[in-house]
Amino acid sequence: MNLLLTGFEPFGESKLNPSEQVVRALERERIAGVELYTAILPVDRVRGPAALLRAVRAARPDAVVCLGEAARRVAISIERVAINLLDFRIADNAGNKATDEPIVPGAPAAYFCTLPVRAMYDAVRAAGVPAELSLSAGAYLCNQVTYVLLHDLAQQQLEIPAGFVHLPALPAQVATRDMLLPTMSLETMVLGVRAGIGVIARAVAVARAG
Ligand code: PCA
Repeated sequence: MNLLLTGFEPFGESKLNPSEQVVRALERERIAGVELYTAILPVDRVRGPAALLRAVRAARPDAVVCLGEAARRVAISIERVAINLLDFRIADNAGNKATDEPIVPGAPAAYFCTLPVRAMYDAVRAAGVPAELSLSAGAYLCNQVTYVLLHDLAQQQLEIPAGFVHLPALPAQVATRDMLLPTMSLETMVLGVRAGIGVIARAVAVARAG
């Protein structure tokens, strides 16, 4: 099956984004039964969602997993929902701001992620990696690309599993800052995301067989 895995470029004060690092690491591996397509999205409210939709058109994926950083999270956070709201705490990398705006005016308030989130949560933890199910991807770029993706798939009536996973900060990001935040090593993140992808691949295979 074709799986599109995306990360984000660095943003804010950081020169690294764990999601980009995890995508790069998994690109170098073979995951059984998975043809991996990847993209690194700009942290830009115009170009970010457009880059994701272009990658979806190019990969014709059977599943889409978007990754991003949520620096204060203590575990791999599997998002359950994306909301129709832009409310940026900091400007994006192009200097754009947003306060209390809808992503798509008149569209549904929210979409549920369609990944097998509970099975992914169990598999990540079984791989020895701390995980949580999360009810909010925030109101910044990560939530925006997830909403735009789920809205686009709904419009096209394309029923493929799609959703978002937030990652904590990397130790190297926190080591250079004055503020201490929880961290997770790249190796541990890769282990967790690989386990999550394995579950999605099995779910897609079962759906096809059935
Ligand atoms: N995290 C941000 C956007 C890019 C990223 O990696 C977010 O949580 O919205």
